[in-house]
Amino acid sequence: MKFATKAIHAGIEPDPSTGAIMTPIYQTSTFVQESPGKHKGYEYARTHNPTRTALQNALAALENGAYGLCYASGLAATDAVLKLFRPGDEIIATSDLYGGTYRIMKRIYEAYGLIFHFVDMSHMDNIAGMVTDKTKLVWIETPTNPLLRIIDIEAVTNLCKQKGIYCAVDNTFASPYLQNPLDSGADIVMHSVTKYLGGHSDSVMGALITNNEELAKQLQFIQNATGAVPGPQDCFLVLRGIKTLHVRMQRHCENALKIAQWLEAHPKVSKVHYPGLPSHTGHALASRQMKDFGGMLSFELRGDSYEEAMHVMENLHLFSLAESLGGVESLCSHPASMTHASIPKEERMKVGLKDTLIRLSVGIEDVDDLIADLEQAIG
Ligand code: P1T
Repeated sequence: MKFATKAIHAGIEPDPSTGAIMTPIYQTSTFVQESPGKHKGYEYARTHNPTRTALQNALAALENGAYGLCYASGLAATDAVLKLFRPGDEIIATSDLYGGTYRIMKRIYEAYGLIFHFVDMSHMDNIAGMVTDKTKLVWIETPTNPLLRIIDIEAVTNLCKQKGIYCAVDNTFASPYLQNPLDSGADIVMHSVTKYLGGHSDSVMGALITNNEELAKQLQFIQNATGAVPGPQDCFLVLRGIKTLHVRMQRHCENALKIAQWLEAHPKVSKVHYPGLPSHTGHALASRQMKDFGGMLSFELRGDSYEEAMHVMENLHLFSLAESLGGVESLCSHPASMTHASIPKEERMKVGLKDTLIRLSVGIEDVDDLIADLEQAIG
């Protein structure tokens, strides 16, 4: 089945009790049993809920995976992956990554004995050089947040397979429409469903997808045992959101490319980070690895002045100044003080995340209006 058909149909059956074409919101905490242990597959809503089951199956189908699991947020999904490991285990992660991912690794799990190494994954040698007999996981984010760097998923998964290490890919920025890391050999795909999958800035959720039965069993156990599950209303909203994922993504990509090209030609802009631009160091790899280049970009102003960057962000009107991304409406954000404030400044500087960087989540409005908004704000 092709992607657009899967986005609308995969994992979803008419409701068995009524025939409702849309999966109902099963707003219930428990399910009545005929006799102890004799039930219709549902006992208690932390363990299973039919609305969540439909969404988990749909997400698994979109990522070409056999097992899907949903969590109360993207970070709750990441948390579940980290719970697979034990004190002394080592994890290698992308150095440019979402600030909250860095925070859960360094500020929560380091205290429980996990050891993290953050490396620039644009060079395979950097990863290979970090691998020890304690390394258990390589965590990739690609495109990275907020510098839109591209990591070669297949090269990393090949290395992981040679060394017997799991590879997890945070696929939030790309969405399953643009790339499917399981097809390139990843063991786990993670999503902040809050973003493109939900698509309408109205719910917070995370997901994990895998083809590995053993990993799926462990993750299902963790999901039930620790309980960070989304409610059925949010599952319903995301089920509705993903039906238009392919159409939204096409417009996000189209608009973002036009804006990136416009910004690159602007005399006041010194650098545009967008993998769709031939000037981007990851352009050739992104062209191979992704179906298109996504709706996220970041840029720097020529003067590199903090005040000037603030002025632009304060004066944008159609681009609302807010954290998050992937909704139909355009957003702008200041990573250094917002989404990546939890990363110490010296670490941010090491990866090239400047205090003057402006990030855009390009929505699906008319691109002429978006460019006019940028024009009046940049001047
Ligand atoms: O916010 P939550 O659903 O918990 O997802 C966390 C997360 C994980 N991975 C990536 C790549 C992310 O971008 C995020 C959340 N990011 C933002 C809120 C942001 O504005 O970048």
